[in-house]
Amino acid sequence: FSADDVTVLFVLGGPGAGKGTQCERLVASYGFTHLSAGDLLRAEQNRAGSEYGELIKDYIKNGLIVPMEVTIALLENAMRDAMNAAAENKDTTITNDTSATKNTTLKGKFLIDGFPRKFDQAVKFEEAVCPAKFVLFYDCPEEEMERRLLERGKTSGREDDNAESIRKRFRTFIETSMPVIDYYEKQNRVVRIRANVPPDDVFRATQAELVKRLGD
Ligand code: UP5
Ligand code: MG
Repeated sequence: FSADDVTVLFVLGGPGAGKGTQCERLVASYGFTHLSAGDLLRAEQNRAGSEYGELIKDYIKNGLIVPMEVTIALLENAMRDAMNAAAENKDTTITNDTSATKNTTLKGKFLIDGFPRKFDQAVKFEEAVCPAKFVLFYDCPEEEMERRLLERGKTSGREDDNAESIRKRFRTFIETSMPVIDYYEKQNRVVRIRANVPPDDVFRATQAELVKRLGD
């Protein structure tokens, strides 16, 4: 993808920081396409005939990072699908060209949630797929993230929302994923948002930053 056709924002933060919650709101208000790497991996895990099902299940339960070839292929396919859908939409709604143009532009804005989680993934994705415009980093203390995940675990059915998996996810985040944030921070590409306040407040802070950076 060329940076002229698509705008990519990485949405990062620890497990339970609220990445998915904020992305949903950004989709509703700004027409981003939301791609959660974790959701794509869980879908692939459950896809009949997937050769990676067992591997993904094992990695996620242990809070480990799935080999990037798998994740990048899933992200790239999902981006391609969204772009194709947008192009089709443009052809079929040609009678109403303003909304068609608008739609097409909107589909080119992606929130990549929960990726990259490792330095080499960041480099590879930006080289092979598309550079990110900047990184939204939801910064939340571990105690709060733990409280949220244990609460969600009562009903989520996620195999990694249990005390043991959560501990492993936190460890991977600190050891492997924080260096990615530091790397982008050094390039002045990180927008840090305090995430241990109610979702509405986090969203307001996010909107303020987007206005500054994207001008809408
Ligand atoms: N909640 C949200 N915001 C709140 C707020 N401001 N105040 C109070 N409560 C708030 O939120 C979590 C919970 O908190 C929800 O109940 C929500 O209502 C509440 P959510 O928005 O879901 O947070 P999020 O940051 O998205 O948490 P998630 O659990 O999805 O984060 P993870 O990063 O752990 O999960 P992800 O799905 O990204 O990855 C899972 C696993 O997949 C990884 O551990 C890894 O094994 C694998 N993976 C890879 O290998 N590679 C990848 O590239 C990506 C994932
Ligand atoms: Mg999530």
